[in-house]
Amino acid sequence: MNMAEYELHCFAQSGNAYRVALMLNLVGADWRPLFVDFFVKGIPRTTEYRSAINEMGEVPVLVHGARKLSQSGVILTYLAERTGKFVPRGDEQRLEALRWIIFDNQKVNGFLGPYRFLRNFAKPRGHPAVMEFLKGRIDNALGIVDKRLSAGDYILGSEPTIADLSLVAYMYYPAEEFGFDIAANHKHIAAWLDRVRSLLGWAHPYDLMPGYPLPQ
Ligand SMILES: N[C@@H](CCC(=O)N[C@@H](CS)C(=O)NCC(=O)O)C(=O)O
Repeated sequence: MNMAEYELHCFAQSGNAYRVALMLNLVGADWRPLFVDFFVKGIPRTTEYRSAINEMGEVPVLVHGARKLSQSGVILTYLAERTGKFVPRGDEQRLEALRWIIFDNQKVNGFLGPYRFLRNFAKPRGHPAVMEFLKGRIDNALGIVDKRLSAGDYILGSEPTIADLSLVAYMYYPAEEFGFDIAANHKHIAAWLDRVRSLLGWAHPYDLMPGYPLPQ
């Protein structure tokens, strides 16, 4: 079997991994997903995974030749530099992209991810007080992103960059999984999600990465 140029340790429910899978698809990379069984076997928590794949015990991990990269923001930066696509142009934009990627990791998808996890997958489900806290933080962060997008088609202006590919991480998953509809409540985010969806090579996370649906 021919090796793909890029291999991505991932699973379908991971929005953090989706950022990278989406970028690989959008740049037309030769890549294949490597399924990480997070839900049944808890693979990222194993000593083997932590010693051989990622000491942080997370997906995504991108394998490219001898390189193994983790943290989606680092991987997006690496792919942008290598392919020349979705690159923030100039010093100012480079720093601006990093600013939004960090804000995203901590406060936008950094809260959306755990909220969805606690609502759908965790046993027991999230405590109501925790869910209420997270929902408040999510509403605040989504409001900030929506306002930003009222000023331009994409996060950094007229062109899509890695900042957009980071920020869409969880936003194409079904509204039922959140119990609220991000697009219906934020019109600028809704238009931006449509714009990103129309880029050549876009695919839904459940079609791009293995592991959906979960075994009963
Ligand atoms: N900031 C990281 C977040 C990665 C992350 O939290 N991945 C989750 C899956 S969505 C994970 O592997 N969690 C395993 C764990 O924390 O035990 C990134 O952007 O790559």
